[in-house]
Amino acid sequence: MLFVARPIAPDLETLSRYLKGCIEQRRFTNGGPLEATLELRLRELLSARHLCLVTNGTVAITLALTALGIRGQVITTPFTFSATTHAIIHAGAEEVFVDVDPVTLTIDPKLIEAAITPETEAIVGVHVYGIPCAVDEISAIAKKHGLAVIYDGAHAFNMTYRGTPIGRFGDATTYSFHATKLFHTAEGGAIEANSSDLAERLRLLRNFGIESEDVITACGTNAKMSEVSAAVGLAVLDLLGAEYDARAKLRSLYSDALKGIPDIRFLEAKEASDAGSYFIIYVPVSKRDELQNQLRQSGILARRYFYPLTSEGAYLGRQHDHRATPIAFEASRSVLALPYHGGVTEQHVALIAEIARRVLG
Ligand code: T4K
Repeated sequence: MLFVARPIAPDLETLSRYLKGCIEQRRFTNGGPLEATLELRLRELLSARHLCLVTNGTVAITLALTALGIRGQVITTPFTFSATTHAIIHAGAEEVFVDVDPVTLTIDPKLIEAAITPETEAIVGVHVYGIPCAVDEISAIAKKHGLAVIYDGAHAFNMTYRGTPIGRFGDATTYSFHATKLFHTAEGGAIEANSSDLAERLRLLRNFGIESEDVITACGTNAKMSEVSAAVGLAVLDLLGAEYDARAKLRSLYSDALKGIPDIRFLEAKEASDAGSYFIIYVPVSKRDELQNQLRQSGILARRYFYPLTSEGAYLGRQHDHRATPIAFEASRSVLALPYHGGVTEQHVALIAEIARRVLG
């Protein structure tokens, strides 16, 4: 089976070295040395002003919203992994969906203002597949209406947009370090904050709101990254460059092999560095599931990221009409994430192209 993702496997000796220290010191969590080292190394890598490591990318979004005091309406995209929407709801806020731009599949800034009400407090955009949101337009709208902006950067780790690190936009950007991500800590995540006040609040909230041994000043949670996850992250960091290069090569192999097949559209970031997170094709609604099935029969597990729309969840407790977001609805029935990692060979790419040509051609 060729999976859509294959995590970087840390070198066992390197990982053991980190874990040995952990075991010898009997230090496993609560702000240990490995977490501090990883936080510092990632802050340098991302050129981040402030970075706060947490347990996963979902909690990162909820914590960012909570730290910003958001409990009203949040304008967001339904074309994302369920985590984005769930995190908004877990923060006690109300999700308000607007459609996505047909080219970037990120939240359409032209539709945001019409969705603003007196209850609106924030915008949560998603740099989906490492395609940057329209950050300038979003920032202008947010400034005009006094809204907070959080970007879900689960797919946008270490990328730049027009030469600027992606985390510099908005009040905060959240990351996922799940095993399926380019950089991972098995489970983990982070929040990049653009103000020291927000960073301080995030640190407080990720550790139960404990300010000092006998002073608790906020209703925080437990979102701390463990030393074991940090050890995985530190060991994975050494191998990041090689995996990134393999994916860049794979991107061009895919582009060449699939070029010219009728009805395939590639989704790619413009004016941005390649995040190395996903390779996505956009095909006609009538052919997408057939293509996925044919690939599966040959042992290739392409995934429908993201189907269904998060707004389609009947469990949300609020009715959302998907006809109000037709571009996102069509996208959820048209996209296919192809296997994208260092384990994909030229032979795999040739087979995938042959199947795509058969189904689409
Ligand atoms: N925002 C966005 C936009 C996101 O995409 C995500 C997560 C989040 C927020 C939330 O971040 P976290 O809270 O997860 O940190 C996966 C991931 O679990 C999820 O992290 C990710 N997005 C989402 C797009 O994909 P599944 O249910 O599709 O994963 P799964 O288990 O089917 O894995 C995919 C393939 O990867 C498998 O077929 C095999 C391979 N795999 C997976 C794991 C876990 C491995 O080879 N080894 C592994 O350890 O959700």
